[in-house]
Amino acid sequence: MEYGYAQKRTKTSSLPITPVPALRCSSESCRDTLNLAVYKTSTYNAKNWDLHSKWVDVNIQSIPVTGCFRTEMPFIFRLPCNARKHGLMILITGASGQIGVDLADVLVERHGDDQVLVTDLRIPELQRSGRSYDVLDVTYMESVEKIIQAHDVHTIFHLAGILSATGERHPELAWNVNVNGVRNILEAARRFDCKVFWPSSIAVFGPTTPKDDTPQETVTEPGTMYGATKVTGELLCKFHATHHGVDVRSVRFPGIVSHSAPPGGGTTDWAVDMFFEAVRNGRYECFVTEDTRLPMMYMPDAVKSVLDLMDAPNTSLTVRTSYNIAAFSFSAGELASALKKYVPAFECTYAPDYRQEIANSWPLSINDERARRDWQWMPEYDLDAMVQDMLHHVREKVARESANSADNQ
Ligand code: AKB
Repeated sequence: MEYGYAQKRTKTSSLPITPVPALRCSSESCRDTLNLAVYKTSTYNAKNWDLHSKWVDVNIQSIPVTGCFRTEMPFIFRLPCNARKHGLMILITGASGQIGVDLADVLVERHGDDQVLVTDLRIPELQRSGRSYDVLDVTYMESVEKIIQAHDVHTIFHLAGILSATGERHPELAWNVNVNGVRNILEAARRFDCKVFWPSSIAVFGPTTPKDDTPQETVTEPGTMYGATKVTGELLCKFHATHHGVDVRSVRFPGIVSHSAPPGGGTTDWAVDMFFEAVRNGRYECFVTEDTRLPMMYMPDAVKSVLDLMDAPNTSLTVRTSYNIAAFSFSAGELASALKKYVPAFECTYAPDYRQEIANSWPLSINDERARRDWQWMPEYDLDAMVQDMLHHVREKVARESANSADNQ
């Protein structure tokens, strides 16, 4: 199904509806009726439209329909022919976040700068120069729809979200961004026929979930608002996939270790902070206890999981909530020891705070057999390979920071 867009009009119910000469679809093969779905009102039918370009800006007064348009909203219509062959653009929401920055790099490498639109609420200082950037607040449906229409988007990587620690402090914000955000994206994906990736989390599990080798299908009774938003998001994905045929795909990410962009507001952030503090100061005070063990993954594997899942044939997917995926698990103490191997003077101390309780409610290890079976998921990094690669990049980044601050003095 193809789509076009008609720009915002003022109220037209009082305008006379003037019949105009029949408009003809430019596609020779198209014999279909144009189904005109009016946003938030009702559905009209019209025949034989003239399609000049991939966007069709229709003057509402020229539409030969019976009845009136009672809307001030932009309206959307579906073009039943191939006027718009393929959408061109990939949209990333939350693109300045931890996953977004790295995923954008890989997508740009694959598809080119002009086919990847990076969006975020924040100013784009974390994005590479030359990227197409726009501000997008995913909690506004109208903004989501406009950006998808305006850029002819066909695939959405919906990464905008609030993480667990911030979510506990600001539960309403977490609900609004995580639940209303994903709902808006899924609804827009339904209307504009977009494919979607959305990240869930091991936070869907809670104190009543089996902790070791946590199965794909098990108890999901999280103790956190963040977990509740992720369970809800998963169910929304399943609903849109099964009831509306939206091709939405999702994984339950463990903690992700990365160097490009800081995570910010998560319970697993200590695993990233420890690297930067070890390189900057040779010491780190960790906000969970030494024996706190969690499932983790290195960013290149996280990005690989997204791409592998999105590339998989639809027919091989058997999970329409979110796939368990795993790489390795480590405790804070084990990461400190692994770091000490390469930074011998590194000292780690432990001062658990409110995030300890969240960490305690999450699994120790994850069973990802379904992902391995359905789309051949396989991580590439083990703990030591990750530590070596992270240290290399963190050292480079810290050296650059020091050089910049010396220049500015
Ligand atoms: C967090 O700590 O909130 C995230 C997650 C595991 O979802 N990294």
